Amino acid sequence: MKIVFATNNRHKLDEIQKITEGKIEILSLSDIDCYEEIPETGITLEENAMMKAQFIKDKFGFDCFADDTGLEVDALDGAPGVYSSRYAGEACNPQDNMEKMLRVLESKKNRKARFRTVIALLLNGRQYFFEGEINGEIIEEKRGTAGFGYDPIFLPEGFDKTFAELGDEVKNSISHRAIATSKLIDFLLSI
Ligand code: ITT
Repeated sequence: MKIVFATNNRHKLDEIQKITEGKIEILSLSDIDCYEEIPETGITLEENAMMKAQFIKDKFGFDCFADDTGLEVDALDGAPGVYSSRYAGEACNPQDNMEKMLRVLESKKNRKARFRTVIALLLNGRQYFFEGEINGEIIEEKRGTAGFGYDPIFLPEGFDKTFAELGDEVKNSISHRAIATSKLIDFLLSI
C-alpha cells in the first residue's frame, strides 16, 4: 500500500517511514511534487491535521494522512498545545521555543507535560482520526542532540533521559507519534 504523508517536517517523515518500514510505503510531499505552503489555521490538533490532509486531497487528488502535534504543559493550562510551533513568535525556531519554555517555567514546581499527536487520514472519501500521547516533564535545561523540536527538554515518564538523549530508536518505540502511527498502521492493514 502507498499513501502520502502531508508534512513539511523531514524529521516526522523519517520517524514515520522507520516505524512503517516493510508494511506501508509512505510518499512524501516532494514525491508528489507538492512544494506549497499547507495552511494550518485550525484551533485544535484534529482540525489542523485534517486541514493538511484535505489540502493534498483537494489539490493533488491523493488519499493521504497528516499529523499535528502539540506539547501540553500543565502549569500553562495545556499551552502551547496546537500553537507549539509558533510558541516564541511567528518566525521562531525550535531553539527559541525551548528557551521561552524554560524561561516561562523557571519558577514553576509543576513541570508535568505531555506530547499529543493526532493523525488525520482521508481514505476513499472518509475521515479517520488516530491519537497518541506520552506523559513526561519539562526539565530545567536542554539535554541531548537527537530528535527535533522540544525533544531536548522533554523527559518521558519512567525514563531518566530526554527524547533527545534516548535517540530515534527508543523514541520511535514509545512516543506520541509512535502510538498514533501504530493505530494508523493497524487500521490500514485491517482494511
Ligand atoms: P508539519 O505541520 O509540516 O507536519 P510542523 O513541524 O509544523 O510540521 P507540528 O505543527 O505538528 O509540526 O508541530 C508543532 C510543534 O511541535 C513544532 O514546533 C515541532 O517542532 C514540535 N514537535 C512536533 N512533534 C515533536 C516531537 O516528536 N518531538 C519534539 N517536538 C515536536
